[in-house]
Amino acid sequence: MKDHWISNYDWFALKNQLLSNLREFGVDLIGVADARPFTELRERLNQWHDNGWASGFEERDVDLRTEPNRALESGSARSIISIAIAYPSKLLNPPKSELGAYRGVIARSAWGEDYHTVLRDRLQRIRTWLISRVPEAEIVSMVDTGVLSDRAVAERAGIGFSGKNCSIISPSMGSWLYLGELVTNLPFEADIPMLDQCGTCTKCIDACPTGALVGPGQLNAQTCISLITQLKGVLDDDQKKHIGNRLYGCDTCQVVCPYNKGMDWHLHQELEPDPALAKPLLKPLISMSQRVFRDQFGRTAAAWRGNAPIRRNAIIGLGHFRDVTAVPELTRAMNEDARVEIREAAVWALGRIGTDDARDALVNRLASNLEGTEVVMKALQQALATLK
Ligand code: B12
Ligand code: SF4
Ligand code: SF4
Repeated sequence: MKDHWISNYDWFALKNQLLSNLREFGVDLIGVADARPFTELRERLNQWHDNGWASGFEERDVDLRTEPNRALESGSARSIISIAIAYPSKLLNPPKSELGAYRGVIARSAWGEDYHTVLRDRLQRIRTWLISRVPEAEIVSMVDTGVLSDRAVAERAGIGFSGKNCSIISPSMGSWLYLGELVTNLPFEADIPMLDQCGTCTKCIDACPTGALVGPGQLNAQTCISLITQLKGVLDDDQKKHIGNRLYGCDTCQVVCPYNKGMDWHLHQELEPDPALAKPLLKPLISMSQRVFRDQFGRTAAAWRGNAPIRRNAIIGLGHFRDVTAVPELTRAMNEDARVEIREAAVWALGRIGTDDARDALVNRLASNLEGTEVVMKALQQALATLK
């Protein structure tokens, strides 16, 4: 019989050991979900894609996303171990934006070392532990880039409930949590899923700057600022308006959540933020080279889209602050940068700043006839028309 080994183990005792070992594994919450298909999620994902609300970053194959069996070569997944690691929400010595030294904001989930690396390390520790006890174990680990919905797994495993802001919220730890899981062929008993505890609160929906939370637990990712900061290329005026000085990600719908009040976890050295990187000065980012970007942001989760979106967002941030001291750097970016989205954003920012030297720079650029890209030409004309 293929699965004769199952009866050789005391699964109840093994699960208890697994759960009580969480500190040794370096994780903060752990739970077990059964591996049945996620039927409710299937419908929800189909609807999400049909509405055009998906982000484009997630796995598109809904079968793979909702059928844990497909994750294992044997096709017989029996349990999914869900883990959560809590991250800091406050900077101990936050640098301040000052006139001529304005700063941008990196979302908390991208502070410290890239969580993919940290969670993979923890998942590997659990895998090694399991295999040392059950050599027949078949295990596939996932974090973020895996096919399953990390949140749907965590909810089913009782790690937390699914909030109206879409986040998994632990009543004891809040939602500043990274999630990951191990799909296994091990017949652990499942924990009890956690039910919604938002009650009548709607703070996150009310606070979302773009109305991206179209309903409780329903996100139009296309208008979510977190996605917008990560898009490549030129942003439209609405997108520019909403990102403000955010360089990567958006935390608004979690900051306002009552379950996050007082939640600030400093439990993992790797996740400790460098305040100067969590709130970087904007001006040096305008012309940040690839090498400097790799040195500064390369180990963080904000690096995966490359340096152009962060540079573009920094320029937009300077436009929002109307930083007159940035005009020379912005002018250089508008005239010389090889990337269209950087030149376009520089034009927009100079238009917002609107001082005499900013306007002169725009006029000279238009008159030079050197700008060969339509979208930048349009931005130049629009900026000058607005300044008039
Ligand atoms: C694509 C993606 C995004 C997209 C879309 C986000 C979204 N809400 O779907 C964008 C780029 C916008 C994004 C942003 C963020 N993300 Co993201 N993202 C993902 C990714 C890769 C897939 C998410 C997905 O499939 N969404 C599709 C929706 C439909 O499903 P879901 O949210 O996964 O599942 C829930 C719903 O389906 C709901 N549901 C199912 N059936 C039903 C039925 C009813 C009636 C209801 C009401 C709900 C409901 O319950 C499920 C569990 O909560 C996951 C990693 C992964 N592989 O899962 C990370 C992940 C969700 N992201 C994460 C984080 C941290 C963020 C940000 C906070 C980052 C930031 N600071 O900017 C924001 C938060 C934005 C928000 N309000 O959700 C964490 C969430 C951790 C947590 N505590 O919940 C994840 C799990 C990554 C990780 N491994 O830690 N993200
Ligand atoms: S991350 Fe920001 S834009 Fe996206 S849903 Fe939350 S508050 Fe709205
Ligand atoms: S802000 Fe309120 S509604 Fe939104 S997730 Fe938190 S408790 Fe739920």
